Amino acid sequence: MASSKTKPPPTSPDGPRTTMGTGGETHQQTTASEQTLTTAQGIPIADDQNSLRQGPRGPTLLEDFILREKITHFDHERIPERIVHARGSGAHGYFQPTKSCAHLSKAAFLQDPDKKTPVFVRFSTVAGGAGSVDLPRDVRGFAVKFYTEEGNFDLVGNNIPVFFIQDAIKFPDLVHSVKMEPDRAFPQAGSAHDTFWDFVSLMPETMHMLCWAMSDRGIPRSLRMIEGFGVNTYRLVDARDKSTFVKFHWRPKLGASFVAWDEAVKINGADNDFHRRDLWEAIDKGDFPEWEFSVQTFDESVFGELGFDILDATKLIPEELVPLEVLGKLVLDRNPDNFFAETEQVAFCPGNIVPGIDFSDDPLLQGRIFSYLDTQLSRLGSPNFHEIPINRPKCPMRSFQRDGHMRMEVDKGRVNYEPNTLGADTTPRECPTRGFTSVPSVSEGPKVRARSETFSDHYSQARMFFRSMTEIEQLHIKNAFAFELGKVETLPIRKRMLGHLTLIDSTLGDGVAERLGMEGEADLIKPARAPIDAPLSPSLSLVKKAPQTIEGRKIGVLVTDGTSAELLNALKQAVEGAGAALDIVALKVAGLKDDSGAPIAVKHSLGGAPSVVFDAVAVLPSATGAAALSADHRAVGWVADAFNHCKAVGYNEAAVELMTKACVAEDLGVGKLSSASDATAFVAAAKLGRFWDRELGGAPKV
Ligand code: HDD
Repeated sequence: MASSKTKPPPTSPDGPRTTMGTGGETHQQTTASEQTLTTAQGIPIADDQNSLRQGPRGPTLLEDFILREKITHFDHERIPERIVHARGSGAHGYFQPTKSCAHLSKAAFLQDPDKKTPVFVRFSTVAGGAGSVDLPRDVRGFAVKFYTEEGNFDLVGNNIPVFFIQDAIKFPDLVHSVKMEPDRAFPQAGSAHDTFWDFVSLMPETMHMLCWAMSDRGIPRSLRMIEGFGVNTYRLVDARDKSTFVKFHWRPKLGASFVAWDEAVKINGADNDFHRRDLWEAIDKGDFPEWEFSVQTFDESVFGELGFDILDATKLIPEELVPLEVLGKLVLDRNPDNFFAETEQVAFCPGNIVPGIDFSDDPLLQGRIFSYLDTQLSRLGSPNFHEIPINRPKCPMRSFQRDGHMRMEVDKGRVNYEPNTLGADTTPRECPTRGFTSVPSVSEGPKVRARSETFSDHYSQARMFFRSMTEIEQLHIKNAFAFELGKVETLPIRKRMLGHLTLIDSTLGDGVAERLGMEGEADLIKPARAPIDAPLSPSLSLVKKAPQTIEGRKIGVLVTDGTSAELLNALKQAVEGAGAALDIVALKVAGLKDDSGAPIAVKHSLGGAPSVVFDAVAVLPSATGAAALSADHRAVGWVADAFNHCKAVGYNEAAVELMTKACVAEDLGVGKLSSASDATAFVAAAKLGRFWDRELGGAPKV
């Protein structure tokens, strides 16, 4: 294939040269030394198109070191993908405290509001492989590496504040059950299959997180619009070595948003890189995603009020009980230069903590501290993975660790041990005042394999979560359980799950049973501890705290030849003025003119941009163009989907027939866009977000 690069041709005193390959293709060449292609050993390459042969039609020669080096490197280009969280998207940015946090922690990066600490963040799905889609129903990983001046702190969390299991020893079972089934290798990225539901239906501790995973949190609109949680309980340690238990939270500035399930399914078909592209494009155009960093701090006495154990990662601490304290912000302002070098090779380890932060005895966290380091050794192949630029601390590293595969550092001198006298004053020494010390917590008891009785209530918080949701969120949860269990072929598993759901809340159990056509078939489950009706936590509902904004969102406008320039421009101004982007969609990408005769900058053809990739839509055809749209089933589907996915829909007079064909009913989210002055009203409607009431039988009328 011709080496057609988008880069400008190489320059040299003689100017660029091109030669013809034997197939007639052209190859760009250079005479400039700084642009000369070389081998990995730096040997200049004269011909990168042909391997060395004995005559033009003869056998390839073993001595072709250029060919062998190139192919050998290529053959080893991949490393094992992560066993979970394989599909990820990363970005660089910074963390900045909003105030001094000295009252809680002595961590250097938490002291000075003027100080920015560099970070690398990797978002991920959990179950799918590296090439899977972005919008399966799944948990999202939210892993942050802080390059602090006292070493790297990795906060490896999720977009859900609780976890499926309580003890790390069950993690391999959980992951085996959710990943593709080992004999058939499907499904590639989803939990809707027998092995997952078999496992979780036998593990009541999973019930709380299952409700979260089946909620709208499992299908986020954008990685820029997810909340993040450290999940496990950690400790903050102040300068006097006083420690406080802590839960970490990230809150997106754009608000937390999600899509409809039918929309998620279609987005995966339309653009399986939907989230990755969205993150990349936002950062690329300077629209930097931002999160608030908050903590809930508490001591062990909160345990009495909660009725469960703060070391149990299947439980959350309601905000209503322990409010969030904002400590800082996270801004992502730079895309990676190289996906493999950075996003793929980044190695997070919950064991990476810095002075001022410490672990709790949460048995899940304790297992994680071991697991991640071990997995990096296997993925990256060497104990020197900390030398890879993305993993390398940005503060000085001085240790006596030496050698090993791919050691980059050239360690000097004869002293590689401690204590020593030969190193005199130059070798590193431990420092009791600055160095990391563990909180001297006391624990005692017999050596047992047992779980504390305080971990045994598996249903109360699941109930609290479900009942704290709005009607539409509860509907989505029921639909999601019914969808997933509908894919389960083994009847006893479904019945077992219905039993658990009924225990959580009878309307949940009944609703799912009814959707499956399995009324009255739920197993009777005897809980280890009977659930209680804990106070509700309204702050858990995404709908209740939905942001009224279109900032960072995308509006799709369907146009035709002869679309009103005035209206289109007014809409563009109103949309962009509200911080959103406007993408123009038409039957064809080229050749369109507006009613003033000026060309329209169409971004997508209709087939290439179904309405699922937009947050709200407008349809502004000319009178003649409208007839073509009405006759096109894709245009009808475009509008029908937008309406059924509960989005704001604006349309002009010419589009009335199309609206009728798409069964668009008038409500607060549907409005006429007849003149430029209507653009503001359309944007105001779009700011209300989704009109979910349509799913409940109709949104409020105009
Ligand atoms: Fe884990 C990756 C989050 C429990 C073992 N985990 C991984 C990533 C995230 C989480 C976000 C991807 C990091 C990246 O982007 O590279 N994991 C969690 C959370 C958990 C949790 C929030 C519960 C609080 N994980 C957990 C347990 C174990 C693991 C209990 C094992 C005992 N996790 C791993 C792993 C991974 C991983 C196998 C795969 C790739 C990697 O670590 O680097 O070691």
